[in-house]
Amino acid sequence: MSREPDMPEDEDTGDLFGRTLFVDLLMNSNIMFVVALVFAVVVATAAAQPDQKPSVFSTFGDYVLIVNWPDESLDDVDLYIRDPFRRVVYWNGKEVNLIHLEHDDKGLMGDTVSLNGKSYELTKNEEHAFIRKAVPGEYVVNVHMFRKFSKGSVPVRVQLVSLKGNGEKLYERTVNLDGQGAEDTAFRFTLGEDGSVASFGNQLELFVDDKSKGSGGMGY
Ligand SMILES: [Ca+2]
Repeated sequence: MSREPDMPEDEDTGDLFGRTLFVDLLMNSNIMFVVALVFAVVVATAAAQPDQKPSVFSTFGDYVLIVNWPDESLDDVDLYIRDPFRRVVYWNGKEVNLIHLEHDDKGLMGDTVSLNGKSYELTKNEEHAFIRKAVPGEYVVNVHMFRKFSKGSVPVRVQLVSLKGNGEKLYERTVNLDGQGAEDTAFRFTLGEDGSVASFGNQLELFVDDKSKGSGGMGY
């Protein structure tokens, strides 16, 4: 006569309860470990890429012209742009038609301010001119050495950058300004009816000291 062993209900339940509790604890521990690991990876990734956060502000417009020269230079270089209406944007006429010069960088001058006994310094040598709307026609981009303290020629880099999309650099040229009063045409470009750049050129045309070649903002 066979006989199945009688297992006490409380023993069976207790065994089952014990295994379930153990499994639950194990699973919860694994889940918590995975959550903690994912959290650590997210935090580490965010900390490692602080500069990849999108900016909350962007400048509107179609193009920007950027001129810069060595930051350690004390010299004052000026950016001049003659637009299709033959009007010139520059330090003494910062806004003409749909172009504006953001700031006249004077080299050393104005780089340091003091407040409550503490000095604040910005030595970067750079000027920006924004073409807010791409009016078709030719633009001539000149640079001029307004005041020179250094010896020898100074490399002046001029760039045209599109403000659409990811800010693609469309053109770049470096010219050397040898002495005070020196002027050069960095480049010229023509915008088509659709607002895109149709052509570039380097033909020299000086107009900083020849007012008959351009009528601009104040001072012309
Ligand atoms: Ca300047």
